[in-house]
Amino acid sequence: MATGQLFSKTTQALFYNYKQLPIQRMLDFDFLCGRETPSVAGIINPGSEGFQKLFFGQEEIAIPVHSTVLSELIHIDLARLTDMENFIEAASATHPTADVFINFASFRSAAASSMAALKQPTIRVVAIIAEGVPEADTKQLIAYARANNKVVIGPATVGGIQAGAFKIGDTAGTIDNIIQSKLYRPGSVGFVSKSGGMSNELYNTIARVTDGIYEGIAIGGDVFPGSTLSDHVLRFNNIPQVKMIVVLGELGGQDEYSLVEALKQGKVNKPVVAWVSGTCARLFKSEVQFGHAGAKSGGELESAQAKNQALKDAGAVVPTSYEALETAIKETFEKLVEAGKITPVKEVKPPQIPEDLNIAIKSGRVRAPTHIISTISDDRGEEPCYAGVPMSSIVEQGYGVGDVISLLWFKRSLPRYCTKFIEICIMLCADHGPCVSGAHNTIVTARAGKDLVSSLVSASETGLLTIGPRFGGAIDDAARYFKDAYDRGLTAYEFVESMKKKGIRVPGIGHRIKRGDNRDKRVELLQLFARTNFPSVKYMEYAVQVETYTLSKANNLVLNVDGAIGSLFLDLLAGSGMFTKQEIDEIIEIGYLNGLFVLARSIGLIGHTFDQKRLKQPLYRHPWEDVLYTK
Ligand code: Q5B
Repeated sequence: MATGQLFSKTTQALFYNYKQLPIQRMLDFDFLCGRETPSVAGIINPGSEGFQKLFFGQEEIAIPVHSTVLSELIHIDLARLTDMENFIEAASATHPTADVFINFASFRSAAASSMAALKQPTIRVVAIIAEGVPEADTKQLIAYARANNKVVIGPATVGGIQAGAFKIGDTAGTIDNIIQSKLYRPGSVGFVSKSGGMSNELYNTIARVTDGIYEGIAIGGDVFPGSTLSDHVLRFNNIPQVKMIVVLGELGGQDEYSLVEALKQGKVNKPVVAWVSGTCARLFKSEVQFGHAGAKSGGELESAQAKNQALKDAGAVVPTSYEALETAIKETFEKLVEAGKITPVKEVKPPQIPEDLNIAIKSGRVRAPTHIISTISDDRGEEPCYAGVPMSSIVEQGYGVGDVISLLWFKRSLPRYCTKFIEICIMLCADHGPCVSGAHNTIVTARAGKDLVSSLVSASETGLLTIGPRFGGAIDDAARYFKDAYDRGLTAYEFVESMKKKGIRVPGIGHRIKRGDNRDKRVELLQLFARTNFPSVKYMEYAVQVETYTLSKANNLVLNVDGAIGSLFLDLLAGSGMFTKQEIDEIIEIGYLNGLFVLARSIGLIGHTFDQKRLKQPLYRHPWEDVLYTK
């Protein structure tokens, strides 16, 4: 293990497996410490690459994300390790200044990725957060690290921190705890513990009774930690800024005895305050396993009592209980101050970390204007709602597509005859054969090898985008003109002739193939339904009068499907009693009704796309014979 400082104010890390919160906490800590460079140089994330936006103080920064192999290497399988190594090597080469590897991989791939990282010449320290790493793998990592003078912290660790300089992941918890524990500036105490949770607690305790932490490490609770309590104590002993050392061990294992040996051999010349937790294990009749894999009451030698006694005998300051640890730390610190060995650091005020907007909004401390208003649906609750009606009611009460349209378009539950009418419109307009403009264009596009959405819409003049004033998109205009003419009391003759004078074709009138003697069946079906179910069909009757007049001019000037739907929807709106006059005017003005044709015809156009693809039709080319070539 290296002999001195692990980190500094310029230390940078590669972070393995993207975890937004711990990375952001590292960057917030950087800001508190007044670091000039972010402590995370790059992120290695299985399966994705690019950049990740994060905050560095008030600024947003983009941290490079490097991809790695997706497969999870359960053990350090040397044959398959090469792939992982190649990815980590590439990331390390891009960030040669990053010498710490913070590994947030799951226990399944933590060992393999850690080994790959240890093999990089630029990586000095590897912190392994995962619990449950196979012990055989950890032993390989330890052997490799020792042979190559590298440091492993963990597995099963929260990490470590050098106050005012560098922090690993979630070490020391929230920013509030970091500020209260004064970790934004260095103190004089080196601290090492097995437990990460307890290290957060001790950072706070130490800050209360001393001038604070210089460096803190949680070695992790596994039976075989990558680095041991004594490794770090010996290292702290070589760091001039560390004036005293606090150790928090726990029952189970023999790690504390190597510290006992080091103390006995006089290898540690700074005061050590130590406590081994788990003294309560003796209260249990059988063997007890605490939260950590290594925290198991085994033989007498591994008991907290025996280890505390051994540490005391070796010269450490060992209190009588965990509760007395704070006083022991305080007294040791004060003695050093009295002896002039510590000049307590001057307090500095850390900068304020800007609060995240979403947290501030949630707490009610700030308000921010929204950018979108929505009144028709809401998916924030337990289940999505359409106009206030929960999904479960829509399913349980047997709502149909017409009801859903009535909720999402008209924001109300219309009577069943209305929603049935909407459904009939959708069904009748779903398709009208391959020769109509929209379907033809969809077929040509599909045959050019384009995908479904492109075939459905794609460039102008194709599929859905063909729907317009002449093809399918005349429903709104039909409703507008019929309503205006009827409401103003114009006769059919006056209406048609006034339109002619203006040079406007009557929307809803005329068809390419339907004639007076070959009516559009769809129109007849809609009229039949409305006559049977609607309280009033005055607008439709008016449209029929218009048709009678236009048919007297030309046999193709029938009331077409757009005209039938337009006039009948006026009857639905006026006759259902569900809309005010203003609401009807607004619906007509905005133009809701072409939506029915767009929605319906999408069904057919999708069908035509599938049909062409199923039939494996080649690229369409229009025949020369069908073109009039002229000058
Ligand atoms: N003339 C639909 O025209 C069509 C007139 C008119 C006064 C009129 C035409 C029109 C209004 C728009 C409309 C919806 C272009 C149609 C649909 C869905 C579809 C389609 C499908 C499906 C047909 C011949 C003479 C000219 C014109 C005059 C024509 N319409 N006068 N008012 N409305 N209608 N669109 O056959 O004196 O010779 O110059 O624009 O409602 O799209 O199945 O195919 O489900 O997919 O091409 O049903 O009516 O007739 O243009 O040669 O005109 O009649 O001014 O007079 P045509 P043109 P003149 S439903």
